[in-house]
Amino acid sequence: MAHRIVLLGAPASGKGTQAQLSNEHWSMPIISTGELLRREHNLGTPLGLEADRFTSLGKLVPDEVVVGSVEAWLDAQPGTKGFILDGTPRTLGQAAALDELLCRRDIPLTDAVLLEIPPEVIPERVRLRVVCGRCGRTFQVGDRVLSAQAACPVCGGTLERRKDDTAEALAQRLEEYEQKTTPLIPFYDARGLLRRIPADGAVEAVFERVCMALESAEKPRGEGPR
Ligand code: B4P
Repeated sequence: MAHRIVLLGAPASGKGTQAQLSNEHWSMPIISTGELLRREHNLGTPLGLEADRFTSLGKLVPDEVVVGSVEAWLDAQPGTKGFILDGTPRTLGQAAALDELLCRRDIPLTDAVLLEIPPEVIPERVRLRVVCGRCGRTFQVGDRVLSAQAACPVCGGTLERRKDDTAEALAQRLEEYEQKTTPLIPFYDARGLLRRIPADGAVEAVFERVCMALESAEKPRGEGPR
């Protein structure tokens, strides 16, 4: 059975990082709304410029913009059975719209993976985060890259700090997360889809926990994730 996963978690909990590892491990396509919006902004499209009015302040982009982007992505990948949604949904409105969209296409969600990190590690992760302007991959200064001025270790592109990685925007993003996104935890728990993952510790150790959680959720049906 194909997995259709949403990744939930506070800002900088590692959603993009774990989505990337899942993609490399299972060749599962990723729909990352954060990355998609940053790419649109770099291209200067109306969608990117509109989204930047919200993201640069640490605010959530309106539900219809985000759900429309997911629908456009699905339209461009006909026949897609398995995928990871990195960072969507972030509100109950998005969750309901997503449910409706996926059920209409007969590809309902199978897992909601919640990455849980202690709040005190978040500012440091944000301070050290850099993103490649060319391939969109995220790194931590001091891990695979030695400084923010280094080249991207994957494609050689230029690394950049994210515009929303400021103390002010982070405070706003944390508030948005508490108010608008945490209600999704009981929402998916009630549907039997929630998998809680302790997300501190090494990136690879966290990924092992993700794999184990997906495999044990799958066990009664006798197959591994793909
Ligand atoms: P996102 O791009 O989703 O970013 P994020 O939540 O801040 O970070 P993520 O959890 O992906 O952490 P990462 O892997 O980078 O969203 C950006 C903005 O876009 C939002 O604030 C919002 O404005 C807008 N947006 C996106 N989706 C939306 C939606 N559905 N609705 C409305 N608005 C939306 O990891 C963080 C850092 O920690 C990195 O440097 C990484 O290398 C490092 N790291 C990861 N795992 C680690 C580990 N185990 N140990 C140490 N470091 C680790």
